[in-house]
Amino acid sequence: SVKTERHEPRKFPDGFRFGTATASYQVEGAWNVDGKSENIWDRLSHTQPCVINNCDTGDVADNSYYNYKRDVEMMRELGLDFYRFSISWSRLLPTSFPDHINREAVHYYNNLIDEMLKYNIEPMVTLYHWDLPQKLQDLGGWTNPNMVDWFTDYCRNIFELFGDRVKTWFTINEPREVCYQGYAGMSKAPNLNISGYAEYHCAKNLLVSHAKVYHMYKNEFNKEGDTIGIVLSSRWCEPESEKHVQAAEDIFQFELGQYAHPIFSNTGDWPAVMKNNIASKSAAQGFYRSRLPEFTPDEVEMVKGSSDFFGLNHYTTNLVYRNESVEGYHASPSYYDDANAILYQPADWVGSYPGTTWLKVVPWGFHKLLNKIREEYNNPPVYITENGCATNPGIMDDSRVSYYMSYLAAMLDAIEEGSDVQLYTAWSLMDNFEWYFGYDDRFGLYEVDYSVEERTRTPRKSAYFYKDLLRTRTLDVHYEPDMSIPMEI
Ligand code: PNW
Repeated sequence: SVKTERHEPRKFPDGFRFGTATASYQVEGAWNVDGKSENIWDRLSHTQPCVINNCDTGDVADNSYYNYKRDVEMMRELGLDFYRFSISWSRLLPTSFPDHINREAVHYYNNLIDEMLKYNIEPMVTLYHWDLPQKLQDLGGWTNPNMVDWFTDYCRNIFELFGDRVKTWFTINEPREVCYQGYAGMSKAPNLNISGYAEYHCAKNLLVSHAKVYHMYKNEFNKEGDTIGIVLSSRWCEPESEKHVQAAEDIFQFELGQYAHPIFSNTGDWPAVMKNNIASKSAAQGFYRSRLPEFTPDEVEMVKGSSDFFGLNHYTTNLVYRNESVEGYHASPSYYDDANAILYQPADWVGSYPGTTWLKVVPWGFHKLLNKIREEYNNPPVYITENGCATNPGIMDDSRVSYYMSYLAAMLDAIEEGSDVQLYTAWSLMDNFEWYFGYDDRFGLYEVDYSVEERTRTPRKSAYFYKDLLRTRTLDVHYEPDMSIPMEI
């Protein structure tokens, strides 16, 4: 098992960078302002409002479209090296296509970027964090192979408009959540519920879109010191016992490997277990071909190596077991039936706050995941692009402080064993629209008051902790902030 209990102050490596992240739909608001058109989250939250807790929407969210100066002020209070935010496609290109560039949107993102640069905070841009224009969804969304061209055109506009000042780019945030939760499942827009099929076509088109944009950037826009890559999410999958080691490996390949293997392995293409399982199950189910679409040899080559770093979002850990004896536990065909394994979290694992449904605090899982990435994908440079936990509203978020301490300690353990982790991003700068959980789950270092129009932001205990961590570049697990001193720049 893996150690995380170290009590002496621990220094981060020289040059290690810290930031926070948000995403456009989760913070911007101004959903129908200045020419922005409808995206899939506008459509979902307006037409099926109560699939979201309290029937919440992102119509106003944190109103960051108007509050960007306060947002940058908070970044300065914390002493961030960088801030990762995303661009709203339907705001920038209201028709979805480059025939009309929305000048108001350009103005907003220019203001945000320039305000950050004024204070030496590096803007890092996510090109797609889940808010697809509704029009493109009507055309099939990510299951339509034309998305490759449409996404490339959209990104070309962004590179032309902001590429003179932005050096770090993330193409797509968490393809697995986009395809699995949105297309196979019903826990993210567009809520399609077509498992065993839609998620694989979505995955292929996303990977090819990502790679096209990567190569376009490298060939036409790259400046010295720039990096561009993808952001993948992964929970750690721990076998329930020795007997289930292979089941945990299979789940790893289906969840993270589905996206990481085509990009970061030596051979490229889907993981072998995906090709084998889906082909044999498809045949047995009466399909004429595998439900997993193939990459052409050219596509395999184009996707392979198409990321300058391994962007990783990590939150929690699950246990895994193989259960082949219970017929129909997973509907067939479906993704988890194809993977042939079952995931769960033991009831006695501690949640990040009472009542949390998925986010159990398991720092050793982070350590094991980083080790696995180092071994499986030739020790790539890793950017931790999200990590954090939820609490209920309130300023005294001791459980968040201890979550950050324990996960940062686990990350330092992996670094000491050779992992090339170069930066760390706390999710999130402030509370925001937490997808199906609405405004119930609070992930912010700053609390946002949703009862007032100004959406006032107030630093939590964890903000004091993060500020001191960044000032000292040292993890001290005995740190206690003095919150009687106001947050200052
Ligand atoms: C992230 N998991 O997704 C998203 O990128 C954020 O937009 C979101 O607000 C944040 O999580 C908090 O929920 C996740 O595998 C992806 O456990 C994967 C996992 C968790 C969250």
